[in-house]
Amino acid sequence: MEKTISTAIVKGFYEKLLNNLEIDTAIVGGGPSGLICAYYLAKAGLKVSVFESKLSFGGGIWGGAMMFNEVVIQKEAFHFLDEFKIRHRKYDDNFYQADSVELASSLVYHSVNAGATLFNNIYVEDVILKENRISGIVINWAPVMERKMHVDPLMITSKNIVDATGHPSFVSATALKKGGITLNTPSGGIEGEKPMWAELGEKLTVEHSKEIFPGLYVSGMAANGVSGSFRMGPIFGGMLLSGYKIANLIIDSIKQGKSDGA
Ligand code: 48F
Repeated sequence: MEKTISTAIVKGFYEKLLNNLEIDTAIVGGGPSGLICAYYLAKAGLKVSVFESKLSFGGGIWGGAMMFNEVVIQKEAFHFLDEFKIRHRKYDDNFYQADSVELASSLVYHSVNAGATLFNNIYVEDVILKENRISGIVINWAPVMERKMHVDPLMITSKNIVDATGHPSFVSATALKKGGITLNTPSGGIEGEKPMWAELGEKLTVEHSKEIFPGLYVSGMAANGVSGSFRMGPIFGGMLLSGYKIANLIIDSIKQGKSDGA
């Protein structure tokens, strides 16, 4: 029996990995914006994987605010709560409340169920940059990176990459630093996140969610960091609208043949 269990796990994982070495979209970071983006891309029939360095997906959702495990969603994003079957309470005419654990677990469940592949414990350490286009990611086990072990990585080729790494905008920062590229931002670089201003932060999160270099999209707090917008704390509508917007931009670009492949 022991041999059967081990063989099933090894075969299952390697099949999953082999099937995802060449994909339509690689999403880096499994927070709210990355997960909802994965859900809509998978629903549209695209081959999408999410790479998350932590053991669990959900990013900043679980902790709510200061570990009060509640989130606030504004009415503009309320329809997602119904689509993801998340129970909620109306707070006033503009805001709804939900349980953060239910929001995180529902986004994880629905993205996998729609056909996205979720890889945890994998750290994206670099990008593939060829002929002025980001065309893949470079991955390693998160514990290898944490322990600074000298171990070479593997590569995933992808038509598009989404930087959904949250506050550090890690993928964009790495591409900028190592590739010497110019981003679609006012300075051509990373503008840097600004302090708290919830209303404007929510609005600009969505506006700044875009393709910032051929093949490289930014969502959620990574979009705010790259384009220099404000933080907003435990209101999550902007994150969900951001991931949804990026999914639609990628679907349109693939339909129009603008994503010329890995
Ligand atoms: O930070 P995070 O939840 O991203 P988000 O979608 O949402 C932000 C909100 O949670 C919250 C907020 C709401 O108002 O402000 O902060 O922008 O999730 C980002 C995920 O990316 C992972 C990280 O572990 C986290 O789960 N991540 C970051 N860098 C890497 C990574 C990397 N290099 N490789 C793999 N995963």
